[in-house]
Amino acid sequence: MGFKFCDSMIHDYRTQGYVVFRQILPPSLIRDLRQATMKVHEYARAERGPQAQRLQPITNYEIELKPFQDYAELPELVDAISKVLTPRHKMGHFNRTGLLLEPAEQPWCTVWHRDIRETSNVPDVEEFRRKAYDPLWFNQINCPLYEDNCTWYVPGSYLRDDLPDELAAAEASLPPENASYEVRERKCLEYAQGMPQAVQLSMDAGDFALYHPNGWHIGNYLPDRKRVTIHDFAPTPELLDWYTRWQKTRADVKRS
Ligand SMILES: O=C(O)CCC(=O)C(=O)O
Ligand SMILES: [Fe+2]
Repeated sequence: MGFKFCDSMIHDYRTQGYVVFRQILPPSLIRDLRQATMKVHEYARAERGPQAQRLQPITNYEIELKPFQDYAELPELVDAISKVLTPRHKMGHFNRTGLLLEPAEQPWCTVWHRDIRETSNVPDVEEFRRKAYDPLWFNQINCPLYEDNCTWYVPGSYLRDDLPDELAAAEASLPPENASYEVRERKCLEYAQGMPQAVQLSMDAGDFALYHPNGWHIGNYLPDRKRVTIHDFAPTPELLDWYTRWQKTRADVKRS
């Protein structure tokens, strides 16, 4: 059965902070995107070593952009995004689009985090406080081209401040780098599971997760699980401007 938009998805996104559009990409587009990204692990590992798990932006590499253009303009996707967000939220900013990849050698996970906090050198803290809980301001996208169980998310957490148990779970210890593959695999999983109320976004090829990047989330990666997941967003012109201002503030802080 193909994807069908449901009005409850608007409610899910606003309350939980994420929604998954299941099988929204047609097989032909998945094939084109897989073909365009055949060499991306090679590019990432040449640049950042065997544990690289991201390539960004796609415009910096020899990657055919036509399938990405087709993805950004896919009518079902444009329609679903315009209903959950607004018609002014648009994909297609490929100079910011990335690809999330599996590392080559060792299981690895990020720490539990919210992407942007007041302390992240945001351009204007008062403005950030006003926007942070607005479901229509920040957004992020994970669109897997292969089955992807890496991302975990805490539903509803973007709408509120941290809870003490969440901070404790985020600060729990991660396995040492030199532990065996299986110990790292088990400990990273236990670390991910240690976050109260966390759900694993079990996704199949051609699913599309739209989520609020300031809700608690994590990526947990296994080398034996192939991953090429489009990492994207659908900004309004105002959000694009915000990111430009944020980039400038961070550059200024770095220089000073
Ligand atoms: O790999 C993922 O799905 C999440 C990655 C992530 O949260 C990050 O890099 O900030
Ligand atoms: Fe993140």
